[in-house]
Amino acid sequence: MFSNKERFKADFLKRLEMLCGKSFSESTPRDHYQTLGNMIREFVSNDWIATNERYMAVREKQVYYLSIEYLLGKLLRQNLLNLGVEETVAEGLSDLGIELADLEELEPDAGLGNGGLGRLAACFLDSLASTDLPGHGHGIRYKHGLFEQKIVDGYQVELPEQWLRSGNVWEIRKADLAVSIPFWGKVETRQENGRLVFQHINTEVVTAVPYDMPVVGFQTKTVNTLRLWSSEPAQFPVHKDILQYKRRTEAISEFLYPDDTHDEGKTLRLKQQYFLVSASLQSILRSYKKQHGSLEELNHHVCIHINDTHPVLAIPELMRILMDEEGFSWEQAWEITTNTISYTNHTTLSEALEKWPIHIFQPLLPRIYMIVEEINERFCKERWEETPGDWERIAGLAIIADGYVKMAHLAIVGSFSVNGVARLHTEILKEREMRPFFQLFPEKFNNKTNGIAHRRWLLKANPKLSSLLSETIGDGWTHSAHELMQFLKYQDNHSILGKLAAIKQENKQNMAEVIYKHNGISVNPDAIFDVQVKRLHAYKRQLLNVLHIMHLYNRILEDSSFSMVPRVFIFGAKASPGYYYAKKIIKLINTVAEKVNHDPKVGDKMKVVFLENYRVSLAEKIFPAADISEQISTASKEASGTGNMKFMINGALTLGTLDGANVEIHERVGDDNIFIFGLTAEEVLHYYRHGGYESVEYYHHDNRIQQAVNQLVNGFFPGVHNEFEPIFDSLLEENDQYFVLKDFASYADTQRRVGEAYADSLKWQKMCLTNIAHAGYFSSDRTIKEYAKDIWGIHPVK
Ligand code: T68
Repeated sequence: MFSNKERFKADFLKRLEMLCGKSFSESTPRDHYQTLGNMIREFVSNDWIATNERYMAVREKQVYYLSIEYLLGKLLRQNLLNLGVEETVAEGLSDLGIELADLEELEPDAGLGNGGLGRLAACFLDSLASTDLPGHGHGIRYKHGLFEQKIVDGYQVELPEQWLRSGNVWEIRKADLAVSIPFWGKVETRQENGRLVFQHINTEVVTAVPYDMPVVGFQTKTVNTLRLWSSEPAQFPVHKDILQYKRRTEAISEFLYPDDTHDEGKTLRLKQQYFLVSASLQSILRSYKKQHGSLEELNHHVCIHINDTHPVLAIPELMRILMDEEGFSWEQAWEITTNTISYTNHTTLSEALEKWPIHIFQPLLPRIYMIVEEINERFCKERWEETPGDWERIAGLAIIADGYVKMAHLAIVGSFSVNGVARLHTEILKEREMRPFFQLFPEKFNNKTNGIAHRRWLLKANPKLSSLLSETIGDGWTHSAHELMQFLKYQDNHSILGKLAAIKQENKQNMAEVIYKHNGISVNPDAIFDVQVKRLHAYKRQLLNVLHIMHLYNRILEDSSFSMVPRVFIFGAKASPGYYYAKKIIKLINTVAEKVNHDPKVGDKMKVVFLENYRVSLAEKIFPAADISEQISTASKEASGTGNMKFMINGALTLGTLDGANVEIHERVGDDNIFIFGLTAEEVLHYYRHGGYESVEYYHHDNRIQQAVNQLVNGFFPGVHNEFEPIFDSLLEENDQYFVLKDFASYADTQRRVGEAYADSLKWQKMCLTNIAHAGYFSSDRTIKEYAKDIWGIHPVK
């Protein structure tokens, strides 16, 4: 089908007629997209089937990754690239007068995630398949992914996302593999042959239907599976109000929750979580039993990984199946369960640690609640035996306390591995946030520093840089990212440094066109492209960036001789719809942009751009065009960050705090190739514990701060009255919880150094080169190999 251009064209035309029922001359670009997608899926299906057969035959251990989010982005070009047929297809289409890039534009982003956590899951799938590891994903097939963001009058407006409007060419519905999920009802307990039997009755049953998507490895024969579950009514429902029932069931997989911190204790969210877990476990165990029979040795053949606590009900659900359906004793079931489940923590923010009120949990999942209660009782009893009478310690460790089920506690107690996502983050978990658990189970805790799918974020997103790399160091880096280190050999090669600069310039030019098209702002591609793209959060401190921009603007206004290296400040960020403060920051960025961009006194010195609807496909255009990567979270708050790695591999320099994975980036590139500023995590944590920070002092003693902060509320922005009072108050009245004012001077000073460094072009390019060369470590291939070896115990199957 893809063996050569002519064969491809012939097949494409034949397929088009069959699939769309029209001739080529009548066909539309969407028909072309559909046809190509179908061809790829069919092409992949042989390897897909063969991969599954191989897994059945070799009886090697397999991992199932359970995640409530997968932020996949577009799949067309990625699949072509991984199959090694991109060129054939592009040329064949071009002969037919079709641009591959135009078809790509038609593909919607699969945006089934909020941010880092969901994107990490997508990168992991890529790396599992590309390293021939037997690992599959399970998730929810949300009808609507993360909302589409519009900016209207500077404010964020949310529109429902519609990725399935024209169908999804990559999925296969497997109605025959549907399973039933029970909710509500009650549990009847009775004695049968001397043992207790639990029966969950009067339930409302929902059907979970799997849709499978192939996960194609890069130049391998491995095709793993991402199984996404969709909720539907049961086939023969007995309900008073069928319509109501239908709506209730379909609601479960209707929307992705758009909140990337705390879930507001909504029944629907808990339903989603149990829906995912129960459907996945039924499916995993069904194929396990077909292959191995009894579940006694489950943990020798299967590992179930939970991505944060959202799928933590896998623990009581596996207990339930083992005991109620398979007849194991509690002790046997606990042994199997706790050796099968592993858990990743992605945050230490206390407001993000999931806890569910008992009054919501118990009625919805009565049998699961009983099991969680027993896990808690047994766990607390053991603790009591260690330290009789120490109520305080036990209350702090308990899984159920103060009317809540604490999901992270359940995850730690019921799993064999707990990992953080960057070294600093794991240390903070062990020494602070989860210290009592670390003392109890030191062997469970380990670090797995995050990584990115370097093929998507470099090979696909930045073809020009990729070519330069392959021309100089060969293309081994596409498989083995650590080979990027060889690029260091060219650090003093002026010709290569010149090429690096030219590629960045071209990418910036392309970005400038995108900016002009979307924002109507023309930006100077010779300026420093200074980029902060990520979810909007107080702790990520977009505010620090904006206050500094306001300060620069003030300098320009006050001193006509003030000179600076021209800058384009680029932002992209979605705010959770209910996150009032975050939305104010978006309005502030747009307000500053409006004023600065239209002030003739500013001219070319700087521009401020807020890019609407930041998402994976837009990110792929932004990273290759960035000079500066803003990673400026309050130290200790960002678990890892992964955008930092995407910038680095595209030759942008990090301007950041010693937080998350920035620490490890710094360690690799050294002081001279990164711009570090601000408080350390230790200092921040010291202030939180012992006090001693008074933000008003910084306001009173630093004129730059005072001026910018006053401008939030003194009418400086035309038409803005008390709009930014909440921001003003957060900085002063509320004593600036995220140390924005405290870090301002250090940030401004470091920004000045950035400008100076940029002026020395050769030196700058050398810094970029050094960053690219060291970025190989942050490939998710490395991360996934560590998970495979240290946690899951799985091996490549070829
Ligand atoms: C992110 N977490 C971390 N959470 O913030 C980031 N939360 O530092 C890290 O790099 C990344 O995970 C990958 O490890 C998230 O993205 C969520 O999106 C989320 C979603 C639902 C509920 C809670």
